[in-house]
Amino acid sequence: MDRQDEGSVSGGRAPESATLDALIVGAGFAGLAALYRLRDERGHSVRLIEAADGPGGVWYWNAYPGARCDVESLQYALSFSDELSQEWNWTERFALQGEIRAYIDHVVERFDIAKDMRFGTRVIKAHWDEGSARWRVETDRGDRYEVRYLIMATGPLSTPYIPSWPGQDRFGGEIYHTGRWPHRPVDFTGKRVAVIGTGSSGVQAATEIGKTAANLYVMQRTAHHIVPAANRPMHEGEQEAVKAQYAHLRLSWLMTPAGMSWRTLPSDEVIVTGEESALDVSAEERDAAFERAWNYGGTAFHRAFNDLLTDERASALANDFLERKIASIVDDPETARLLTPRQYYGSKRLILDSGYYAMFNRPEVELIDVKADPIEAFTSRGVRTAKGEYEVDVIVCATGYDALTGSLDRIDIRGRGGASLKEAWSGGPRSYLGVMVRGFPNLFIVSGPQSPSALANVLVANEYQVGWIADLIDYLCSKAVRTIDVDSEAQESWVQRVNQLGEASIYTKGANWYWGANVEGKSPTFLCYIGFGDYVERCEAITAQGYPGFVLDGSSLSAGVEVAGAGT
Ligand code: N01
Repeated sequence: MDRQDEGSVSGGRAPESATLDALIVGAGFAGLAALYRLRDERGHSVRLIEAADGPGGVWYWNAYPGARCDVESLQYALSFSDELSQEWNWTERFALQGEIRAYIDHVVERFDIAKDMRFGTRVIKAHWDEGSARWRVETDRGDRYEVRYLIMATGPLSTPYIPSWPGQDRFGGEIYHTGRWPHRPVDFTGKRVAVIGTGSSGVQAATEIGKTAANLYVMQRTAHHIVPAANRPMHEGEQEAVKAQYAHLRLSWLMTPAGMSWRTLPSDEVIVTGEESALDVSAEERDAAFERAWNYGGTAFHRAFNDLLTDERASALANDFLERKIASIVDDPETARLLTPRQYYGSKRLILDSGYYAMFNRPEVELIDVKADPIEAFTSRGVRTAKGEYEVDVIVCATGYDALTGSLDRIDIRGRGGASLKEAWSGGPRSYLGVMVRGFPNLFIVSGPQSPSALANVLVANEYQVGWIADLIDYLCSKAVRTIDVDSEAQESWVQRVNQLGEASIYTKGANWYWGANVEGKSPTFLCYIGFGDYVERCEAITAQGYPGFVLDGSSLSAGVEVAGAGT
């Protein structure tokens, strides 16, 4: 495995010791927004620690060929500064990783964020000290911080997962994971390549790698649902129109189930309404609606009908449409059959295609069914399955992440009485609002387990949570509160609510990272809160009611906030 940038302890920085108001872990969008909100807006002393050698979080690490966001650029941008919103221009409907990194670099420079960041530094330990009511934090560079508030912005999909295939050290070629891509050119020209995994990362990477590789083996266990991205350059005047009403649009996204709108501007042409059932229209009308959504591209396909994600019969109709589409693009019937998803539509994250299906018509690209013939081991020459060996020069693991809990589990976090967070969560995570955990006072998690996180437009979700946490810290400061913890009843009812929503949803009908089913040995627990708009409504009500469900300096504030209209 190429280990470059795995949080290298490079450079000659001396360890530092500091007592601060807050420490932020992670320099992705959440960490940058947190630093701005706490330091620039509120004047707190803050340090931001980042394992990578640069800012960006997943957008730093996921530098694999073809990496592109599947949320529209104009909805995937920071909102904390109106000047920033007005001055930045995106070039495409869906931005490439390089453009997003350029945007992040611009943010870091514009707000002079780097001076309070420490790169190439990994937080290894955070222990709560009851006497001082502070977190004592240590890094792998020997830094020591004592902080009142610890903000974990470590990201929901940031710890790569590779199944425990034997022989990984024996392989004589290059191995990469899409989520730890090296920051140097990787040339696939004329090489034999295996891409393992066909989720969002694998599909994007394979499509690009297939353009130059001599042979590409795409190793698929499950066919995911894939629709066209229909990416394009920005239309003339498009950005200006959005910028003129950004504040209003952003408020409206806070009220949506996924933190975004399939139409960036309400005045955009109506392609899908999501108002009808797929079962209530004629076959011709249904096909026409699916076709419009297919051509429009992006996750708007979900909205072709109102029940694709909730009714098995509607889901089967979506599968049927996609099967015919795949058969019309892919020449070889057996390959087309294998590429056709069989599981419940939406039970794995929808993927956006920029030439993936068509690539299989080229003789040098081959789909390998590793469900029928599973990977057994890596060898010195390639990948071995029961039926034989695929000799390759490069293996690309697009095998996903230890989602939501992985990055937190890897830090020795100890709260009250020395209790370990990892042990407390061994049977699955427990939290209140996905933001705080009972017994771990003054520790806030952004896009943590049991918050909407990656089930929503994660940038909007991050920023909302960061703002909410910053307001809560204001409240604590204004009341001279030293410690905030979670009421046990509030936490239990939150856990129950998250689980009930998860169990009733399509997300638990497939083996995926939403409930930890993708990682061997991980406790299967639903990891995200379903319904971003509902989540925002609940958080706003909690603020308005003086933070019920929290324990301030040992005094419990009554739990069980009820939110009008915020049902399931
Ligand atoms: O990971 P995944 P990802 N043998 O977990 C396969 C976000 N994201 O990195 O489906 C063989 O989805 C596994 O097979 P199966 C986005 O939220 C966004 O692609 O479990 N194969 C699957 O095909 C996304 O959902 C963007 O049967 C094995 C693949 O590895 C999330 O990140 C881009 C295997 C893992 O797919 C994760 O996406 C990239 C085994 N033993 C990521 N084990 C955009 O914005 C696993 N697999 C576009």
